[in-house]
Amino acid sequence: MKLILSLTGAALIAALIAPGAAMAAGDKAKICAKAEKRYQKLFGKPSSKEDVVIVKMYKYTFCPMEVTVKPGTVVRWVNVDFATSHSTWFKEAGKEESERLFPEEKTEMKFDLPPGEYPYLCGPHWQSDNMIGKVIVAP
Ligand SMILES: [Cu+2]
Repeated sequence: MKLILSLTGAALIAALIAPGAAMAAGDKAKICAKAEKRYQKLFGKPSSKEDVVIVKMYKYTFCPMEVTVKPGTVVRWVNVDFATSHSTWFKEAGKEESERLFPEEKTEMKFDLPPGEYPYLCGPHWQSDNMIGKVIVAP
């Protein structure tokens, strides 16, 4: 009994000192690996084989979180989650939030924009789960 208690104590301390706000990069990488598997299962090919740039939405994460594209590139966001809806919202650029995308739904945006960084959010999850992403337009 004493052993069990001290183990619980150790786990508690580990939980307390673990960074709470930001998810570890390793966890994000695992989530994105699963998101890609899920994409392939749903759409029958790797997301890299599409003729547009794909960003998957999965487990409160944009995968990849950051993409660099040339001007005029089309980026397509695809929800590969099981039940959660997500959105894209280029709030800083003064754009309106996209429709809520349910699993297997998608939205696209053509980046006919000057070179620069375009951060965006998921409307329902940016505050609670830090679900954010960035498109960098580079010449
Ligand atoms: Cu979301």
